[in-house]
Amino acid sequence: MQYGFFDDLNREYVITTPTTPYPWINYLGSQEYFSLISNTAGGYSFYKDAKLRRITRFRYNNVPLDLGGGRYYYINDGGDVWSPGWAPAKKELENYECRHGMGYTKISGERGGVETNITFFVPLNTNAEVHKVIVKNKTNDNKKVKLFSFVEWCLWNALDDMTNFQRNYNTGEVEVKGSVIYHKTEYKERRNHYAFFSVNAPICGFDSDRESFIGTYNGFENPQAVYAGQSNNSVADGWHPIASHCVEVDLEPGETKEYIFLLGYVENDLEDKWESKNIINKKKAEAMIEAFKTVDAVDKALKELSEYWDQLLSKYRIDSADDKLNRMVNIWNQYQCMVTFNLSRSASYFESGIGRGMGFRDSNQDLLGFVHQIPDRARERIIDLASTQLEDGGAYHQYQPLTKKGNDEIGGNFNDDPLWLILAVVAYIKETGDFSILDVMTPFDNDETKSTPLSDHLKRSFDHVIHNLGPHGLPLIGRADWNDCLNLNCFSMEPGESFQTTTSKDGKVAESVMIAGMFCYIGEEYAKLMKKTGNDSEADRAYLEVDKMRKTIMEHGWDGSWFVRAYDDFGRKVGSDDNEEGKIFIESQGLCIMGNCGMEDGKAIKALDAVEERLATKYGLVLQNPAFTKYYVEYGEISTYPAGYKENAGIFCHNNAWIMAAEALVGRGDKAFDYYTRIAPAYTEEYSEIHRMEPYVYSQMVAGKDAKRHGEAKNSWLTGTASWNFIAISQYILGIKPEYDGLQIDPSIPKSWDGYKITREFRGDIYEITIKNPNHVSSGVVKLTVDGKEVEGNILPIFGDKKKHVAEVILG
Ligand code: BGC
Ligand code: IFM
Repeated sequence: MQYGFFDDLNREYVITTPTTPYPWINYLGSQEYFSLISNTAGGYSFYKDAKLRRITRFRYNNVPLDLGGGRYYYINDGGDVWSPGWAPAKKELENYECRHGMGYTKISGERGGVETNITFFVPLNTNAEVHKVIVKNKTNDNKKVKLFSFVEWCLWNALDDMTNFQRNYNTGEVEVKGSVIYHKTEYKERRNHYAFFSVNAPICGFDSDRESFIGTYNGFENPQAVYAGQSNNSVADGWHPIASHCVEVDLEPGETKEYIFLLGYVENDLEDKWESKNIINKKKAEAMIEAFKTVDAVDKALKELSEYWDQLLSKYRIDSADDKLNRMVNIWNQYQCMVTFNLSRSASYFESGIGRGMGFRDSNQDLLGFVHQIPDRARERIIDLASTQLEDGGAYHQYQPLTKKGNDEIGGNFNDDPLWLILAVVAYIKETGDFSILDVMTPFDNDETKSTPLSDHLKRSFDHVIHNLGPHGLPLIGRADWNDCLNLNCFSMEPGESFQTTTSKDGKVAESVMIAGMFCYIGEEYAKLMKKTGNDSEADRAYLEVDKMRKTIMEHGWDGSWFVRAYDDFGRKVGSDDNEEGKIFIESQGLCIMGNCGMEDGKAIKALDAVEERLATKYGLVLQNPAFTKYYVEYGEISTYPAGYKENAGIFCHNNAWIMAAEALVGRGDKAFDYYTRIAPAYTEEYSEIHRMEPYVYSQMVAGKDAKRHGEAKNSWLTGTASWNFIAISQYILGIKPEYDGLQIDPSIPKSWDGYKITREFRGDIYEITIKNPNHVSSGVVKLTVDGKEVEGNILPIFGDKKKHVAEVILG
């Protein structure tokens, strides 16, 4: 069952009912100001950091769902109160539609002959969101309606805002000037920022105190001021500051009126910081309001946003016979990659914004699917990440986006972390050819006095693995590798202690075959990079270490029919046929094969056959099997989840992409693409009532075959799934891979395909690539021509002339 449809021409998902199976959200903003907005206008906004600079308040775990706060609008039409986005008033609408697009959302609702259409977006280079509100009288009579706006301020620190009431109820301060409501509460520091909410029209009243507007015993659905048709002109003094305008809208039959509301954030310059209490420098806010005071200016900004996305999405485009594939590759997957790049795992409808900032492993992986869009931002992120690395090559697991400092509470010791940095840097250099990044002086632990060139950080990442090997010569797992919940050193935990605060007994035994596979895959990339930069001795050393690790994997990490997952702290196999439960895990199969293990002797194929037999379901591949049905103290958190959820045999979509890549590498394009379609959102759209999450973006997890709710997704939007699935489809399956010296063409596709076209912008040149498959094979380039001339091998050269180059590829 569907709750909407894709409008590919406009790059929108059109939702046709407000009561989707779960709130279906979108993100506004892609630089410093961000907003989450649901299909009924719920959600919140923040500046850079969802924890430390929260602009509007949101109750995550609210009943009912998604009525925890938002940008709410109300119409009072002669006593009939309703909301154009359905919520919060929840009055039945004669027409409703929500269009989520690239960085904007349009919600329209109609009732009693009044149509309201609101476009929400964050203009480029602006720390504010625009709400363009159009009200139309569709009747033959004059209409006099009142339009009320509403946002509720958060007192900046979102964690404190939800916990520290004894303090917070005394701190709220606002100021109202004309049609602008300023929020100027301080937060335990000299004021250096404030927010505002304005409208470009005279108002007939305002409220800035929540109780005055809503009433002590009412809710968002029936604010007393709206029902009274009259604001109270309340000025908040402590308690709960809000911003609400009332605008009188008089409409003749058929008439339309347009209003621009602006919700903005201002960071004062140092010299602007308050001199005396209660004074804010309004100049910057006034300038923003001035810039967006006309509909023309707003429409122009919206057009610029659309052109920005035209340009971002033009870097990789497919033209194929499969509409679902086209819309995933050309629009939604790349869009999600940008959002995930921006926010890591920090703020979604499943991540409260107060828990996690930017993850080290997460951000390095998110970058892979984003780097072709804006390489400069990827470069900046790489340096931020590398600056949180520690001198021994380990890394802080997370950092706060506002401060960019490593998070001490969580610390490090997740032993996969360092390797992902190498992969991110390699991807950046292959995309751009910019080797100079390796020379950037980069601090350890943000301490400038401890800076070394980035290349040295990569060396330390590589060495971190070989300096931390266990009894079998496999990498020590530390607190956990990619699988956060496989806590093999956790048996020394005290009751009530969480794994995050636990260190192992000695941490010297539990080993990860997954990190070993990663080391072969990423370590080899490191060796190639060293070779490329002329550091032959370092390259030779790295190749030797990688070869050694491959041998170790085949000796201690091969279980007979698949790769072992790990060794626990007692030196026993995890993910082996010897185990009663958790016999086979997905991660080591994917990464060992990507690391070129078992390719020559058929073991890779054998492992992939085992994956198909034991892990595949129609909704995707489960993480391991059989699911744990009891608690294993020696495995930790993974066995605490009910069977079929999350890391305990859920379909963890992130790692499905590694199997797609592995299938592509062994030449089984049919299987690779089959797995791709099992989780790609556009293909799940038709069973949205089971899946429940947005059909335009990936979710982290879908309940596995052992779960009661098999097929139901959770944790949509912020997941490494976005980036890895883009890599799987664009590079491994469709086969267009950036390399140091050109664009490699190496498809691994379903045999039935006749061909497809890819347009790829690479190092400034534009390649129009037609891939033909006359003999219906999966892989193997037999002929490659560029601009009519045949090229040896399968690499398209770099022309460097910023022109279009036409390539033809024949598979056979
Ligand atoms: C979740 C993981 C998450 C980890 C660390 C676990 O409870 O299941 O997905 O990565 O916590 O926050
Ligand atoms: O690898 C992790 C990631 O860092 C956060 N989400 C869950 C993944 C698997 O445990």
